[in-house]
Amino acid sequence: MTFMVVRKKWLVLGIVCIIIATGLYFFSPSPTETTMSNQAEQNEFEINLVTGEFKTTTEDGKEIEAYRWDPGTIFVPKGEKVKLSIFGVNGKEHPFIIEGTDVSGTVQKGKETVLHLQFEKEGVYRLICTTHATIADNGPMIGYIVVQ
Ligand SMILES: [Cu+2]
Repeated sequence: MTFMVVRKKWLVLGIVCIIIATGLYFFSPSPTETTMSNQAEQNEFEINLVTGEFKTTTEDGKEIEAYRWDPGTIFVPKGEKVKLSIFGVNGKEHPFIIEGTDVSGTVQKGKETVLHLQFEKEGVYRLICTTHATIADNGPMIGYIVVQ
């Protein structure tokens, strides 16, 4: 009689353990997935730019202005994944290219433009707003991406 009670206890305990283990397996977040998505974000070097504007009036009353990328020079590690975020503050719209690459896009006021880049070659790449590329066009709106 005592022997049966002991066996029954072990059987109940075993079933409880199996239920708990099954619950943990199905309801816990997968550790592999979490680690991988965290790594992807960590490996991407993030750089933030905004569009800005310099504006003044000359002594003879002439208004002059220049649109800018801010910061105007950024440093990017060669071969690494880079997330470039550009937020449009000044200026309605800035269509741009990155010289020497096939990267292009547009930054609009109040909106964030996100680029995922990876430069394999060292050098200085110019981020050029095609609307404001020169002084005569209210620029030069040119940023320098230094890959090293
Ligand atoms: Cu522009």
